[in-house]
Amino acid sequence: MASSDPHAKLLQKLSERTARIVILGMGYVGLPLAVAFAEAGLHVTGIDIDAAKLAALMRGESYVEDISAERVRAVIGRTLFTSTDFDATLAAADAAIICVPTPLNKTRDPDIRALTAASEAIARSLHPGMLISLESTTYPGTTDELLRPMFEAAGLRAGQDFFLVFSPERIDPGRKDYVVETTPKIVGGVTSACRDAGVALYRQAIHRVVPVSSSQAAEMSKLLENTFRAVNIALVNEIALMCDKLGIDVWEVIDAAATKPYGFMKFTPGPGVGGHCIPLDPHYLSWKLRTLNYNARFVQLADEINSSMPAYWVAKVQDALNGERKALGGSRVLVLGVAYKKDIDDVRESPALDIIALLRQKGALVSYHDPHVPHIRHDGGDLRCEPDLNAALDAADCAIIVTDHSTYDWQDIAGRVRLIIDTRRALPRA
Ligand code: SAJ
Repeated sequence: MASSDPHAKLLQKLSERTARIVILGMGYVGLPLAVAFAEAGLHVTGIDIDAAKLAALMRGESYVEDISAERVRAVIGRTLFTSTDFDATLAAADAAIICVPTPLNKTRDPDIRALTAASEAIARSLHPGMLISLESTTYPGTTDELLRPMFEAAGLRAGQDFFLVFSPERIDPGRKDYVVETTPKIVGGVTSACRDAGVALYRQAIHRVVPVSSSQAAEMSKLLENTFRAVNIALVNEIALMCDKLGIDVWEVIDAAATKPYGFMKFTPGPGVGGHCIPLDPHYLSWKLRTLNYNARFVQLADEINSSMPAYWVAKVQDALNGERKALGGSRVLVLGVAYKKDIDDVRESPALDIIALLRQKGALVSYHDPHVPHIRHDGGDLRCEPDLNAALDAADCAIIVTDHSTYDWQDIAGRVRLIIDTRRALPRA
């Protein structure tokens, strides 16, 4: 006998796998999640403002490195569907999962326009028994203070008529050892009934679901994860600056410390911090705390140190050229690797872009090579990847290793260019 109680009805649909799931935002977070639910046999509809993404999926193609075209073809049209009609799709949804970007704006404050637009679309079609899960990284309080009032404005009540949770995404593009199904999933609800509904949803596709007491706790846990990284990367970058002053090899020091079998976690210095998570997420935390008249000092200091690394390394290039009585202005400098970390093609927030801009500001003739990145756009305009690495090395007055892609032959590179600045300890030890 089907229950009239919205909570019981939703739980029943989830346990019978008849629930209809909608993923808002089919990017590097939404697509793997959609495929995981579809492979678990649930009916999933992916919606996105970029119709080209949806068309590619319908053709059986994948635009996300971690999801093969074969996996898309195995579910598309069977349990995975797409739609550009947000309202009709959401009106028929039992669960809506928001996976849209939450970047920073020019003043490095939260830019939640995409999140707000997705939430407004859901609010237009909100109906009894619907579960909404926010996965986009955001400041503590977003789910309960921003989304909940939007959804309750029409008179429905969270925890009784509809259900609202925060469940942070933990997708790490390119990682093979942990994928969406095998990475533990935190779920925090605005009420306990919401939490239970969220746990029932994610248990359909994810091996381990970890309930927490509130949506704020879930939001904060994600920010702790990534602030932890930003702060520890900044610490090791400052240790590198100290060792430079002291004339000590920081890499030897780190390798020695890393022999400690407990109580130490290895991070490595580098050209700065890039990517769509680590340089940005902590600013959602510090922004929220500023509204409460609290200064998140570690976040600010980590950003200061990490953001100062490009200038530090450009000064090293200048010093190396000085040693050859060459001015940086007019010298040919080759940047090796522009992606924000090794073996990927993503240049978002990459420190390489800052290094290139600083070198150009000082009059250097800058070129780059990156096997994963054919061209880059930045404030100085467009740059294309050097087509011939050896020719580019032979022509350079100085090279700087910014991203230590595994495909580079560092021994060969070291033999081809006299001056080389290594920000990643890519070169074999002399
Ligand atoms: N970096 C360093 N030194 C380090 C580690 C990283 O300079 O010791 C630099 C990287 O070169 C890069 C930036 O920091 O420019 C960020 O590196 P990351 O290893 O944190 O990689 P991300 O940005 O891809 O972070 C993602 C995050 N995953 C999610 O948010 C779901 C992060 O939480 C993961 O821990 C990280 O991947 C990972 O471990 O690969």
